[in-house]
Amino acid sequence: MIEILFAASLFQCGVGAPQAEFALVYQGEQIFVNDRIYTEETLEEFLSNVAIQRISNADCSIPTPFYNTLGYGAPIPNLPGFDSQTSLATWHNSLEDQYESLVLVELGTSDISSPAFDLQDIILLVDTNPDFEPYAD
Ligand SMILES: [Ca+2]
Repeated sequence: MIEILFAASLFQCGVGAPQAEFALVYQGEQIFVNDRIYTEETLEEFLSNVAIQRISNADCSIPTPFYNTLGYGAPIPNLPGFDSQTSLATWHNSLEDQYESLVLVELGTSDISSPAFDLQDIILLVDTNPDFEPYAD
């Protein structure tokens, strides 16, 4: 079993725009920031079966999500956050959760040279050995 925490979402439709909200849709359920998902799937299977749903304040067109998965201890990309958003590196420095992988989702652009490419539009933490049993038996 793996545990996936929808840890953060930092996205807005342009400079000065309000923060947009997203949910993940997995097995018909909406999953919001701070929600945890438990699955017997592999991370790759989970990512192929999850959809990203806009909830509010994101009227801009959004390209196909770009996923980047980093293992624990991998260098964190040093990218400024778009329009004064918290950068991925700053967010990561404040992280206390244990995880084995970090899934970084870019929703704003597929252009890696764009200032919108900040890899923290959605952040998932993956724990491959969760110490919490979601279902009593
Ligand atoms: Ca962002």
